[in-house]
Amino acid sequence: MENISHEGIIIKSTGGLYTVEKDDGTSEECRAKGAFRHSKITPLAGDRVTFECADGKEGFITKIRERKNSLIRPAVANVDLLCVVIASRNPDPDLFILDKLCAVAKNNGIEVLIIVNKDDIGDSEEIFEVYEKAGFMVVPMCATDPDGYEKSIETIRNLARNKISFFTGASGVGKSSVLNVVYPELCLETGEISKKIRRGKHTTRVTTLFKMGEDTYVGDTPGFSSFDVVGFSMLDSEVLLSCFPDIEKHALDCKYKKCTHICEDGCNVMKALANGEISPSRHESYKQLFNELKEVKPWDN
Ligand SMILES: Nc1nc2c(ncn2[C@@H]2O[C@H](COP(=O)(O)OP(=O)(O)O)[C@@H](O)[C@H]2O)c(=O)[nH]1
Ligand SMILES: [Mg+2]
Ligand SMILES: [Zn+2]
Repeated sequence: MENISHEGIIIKSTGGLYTVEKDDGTSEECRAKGAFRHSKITPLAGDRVTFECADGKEGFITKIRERKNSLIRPAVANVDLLCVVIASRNPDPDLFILDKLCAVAKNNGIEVLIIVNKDDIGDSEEIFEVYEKAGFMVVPMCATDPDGYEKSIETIRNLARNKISFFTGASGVGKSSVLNVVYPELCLETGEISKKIRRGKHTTRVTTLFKMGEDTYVGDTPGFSSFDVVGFSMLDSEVLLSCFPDIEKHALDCKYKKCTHICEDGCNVMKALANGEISPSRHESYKQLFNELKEVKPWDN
């Protein structure tokens, strides 16, 4: 029988098996064609692909459409929006990891929304001050008691509409809980139950996108340890400054030609830091990343 060619988007990837959803909403299980295994490209959740499929048989992906971007962890492509969830407490926010995620998103042309969850048990004032000053969108949330957070829920829904969005953040911050509040039809596992499931499945890395309307897809990620974030995506030292727009803004007016903007006397960034226009934690993250990237030799990539 003749194979018929279809187009669709990969909504699930599990160790070599892909679920591809067609425009009509139905989906097919596919494998990647042998040719991909020899090239460096592996299909990812979020990829728009062409696949061939005979009736009732497993299909195979023949073509991956050009990507807008791709991330290493989570392993996804064509991400429009990254919803970075942090908890006001338990676990305590790690601003360096948050800044790194924001920088990687910026580097990949991905919009960022910071969701500060667990508003009921901690103080998130400082986070709002730092990140609103730096030009980010930040919303508060209490996923276990969302009464009074309707505005935040609306903001997330509106921002995610007609996009591919991923919720990311450290384990236990409440990613799945927030997703359940924003999209009650999802019913994702949270807390201890999700931990147990994860332990059982640790050998296969599953990435799933949920369709939440016409062109709206959202993905939950299992969370990461700080080690995992290192592999999130490579940042290039040449573009680091452009990944911190709040710092770059002041660097553009720096009078020194060859300035690192991390310690020089008379540097315009150092001035902005001293007079409070740049938050110390943002500058500290910039400095730390600058030093990390400086040590990456070209042949490490
Ligand atoms: N106090 C409080 N606990 C929360 C909140 N949101 C989630 N939790 C709890 O935090 C734990 C981890 O939530 P989960 O959604 O599984 O986190 P994930 O690992 O980021 O997906 C669960 O026990 C939730 O009930 C919140 O806003 N306030
Ligand atoms: Mg979860
Ligand atoms: Zn400078």
